[in-house]
Amino acid sequence: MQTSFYKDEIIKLEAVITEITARLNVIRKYEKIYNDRDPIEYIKTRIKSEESMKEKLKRKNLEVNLENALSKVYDAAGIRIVCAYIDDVYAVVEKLKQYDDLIVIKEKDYIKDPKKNGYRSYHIIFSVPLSIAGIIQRVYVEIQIRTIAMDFWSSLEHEMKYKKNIKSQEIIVEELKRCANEIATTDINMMAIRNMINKC
Ligand code: 0O2
Repeated sequence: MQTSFYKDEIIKLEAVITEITARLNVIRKYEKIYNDRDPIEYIKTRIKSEESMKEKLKRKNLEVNLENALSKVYDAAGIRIVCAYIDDVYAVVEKLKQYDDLIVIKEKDYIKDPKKNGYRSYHIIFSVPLSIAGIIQRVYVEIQIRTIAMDFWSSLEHEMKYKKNIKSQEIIVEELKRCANEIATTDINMMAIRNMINKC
């Protein structure tokens, strides 16, 4: 499906996802062995659909072409890391930053500064060196790191955004905001309870 828009560049997008996933698996294994727990619950990956990429280019007032898709929009390749606790999110961010060949292009902490609608997540865009056919090339990847609760919320909110003609949209938006705040409190409480259990 994507190949028609991304053409041969799809190879780079798939390669960057494979590369980061491999590094994340090393982090998970190391943490399991040396710290007795894996900070990551699950990982989802995707290559942005042609439709969604075209829509984003238009939204950013950019000409719809492959060059802009790969150089001006940074999330053609995307990885979502879902953790149980908020401190795991920050631990994973730090672990990724320890790879000194990864260059941070952009970073947004929507956990510390949530969006108006209640959206919470940590976003980081890396430029990743890949060796393809003997040539080192840098490819962007967007990594979103969040808790299970934040992921649950954002899936529902995403569903609402893409449904047209929703009745009582204002009420739903308000309810989602209320839930986002409740979830944020629960995330903090769960972390505190886990710390109490660990102390025992
Ligand atoms: P899709 O269809 O999910 O892929 P900017 O950095 O401001 O130039 P960008 O890329 O919009 O541009 O930055 P941001 O805010 O980091 O958003 C990147 C992605 O995060 C979005 O990609 C969404 O996947 C997700 N996201 C951001 N805000 C929200 C939100 O309010 N709700 C939900 N559910 N997801 C959000 P896309 O391409 O916009 O959308």
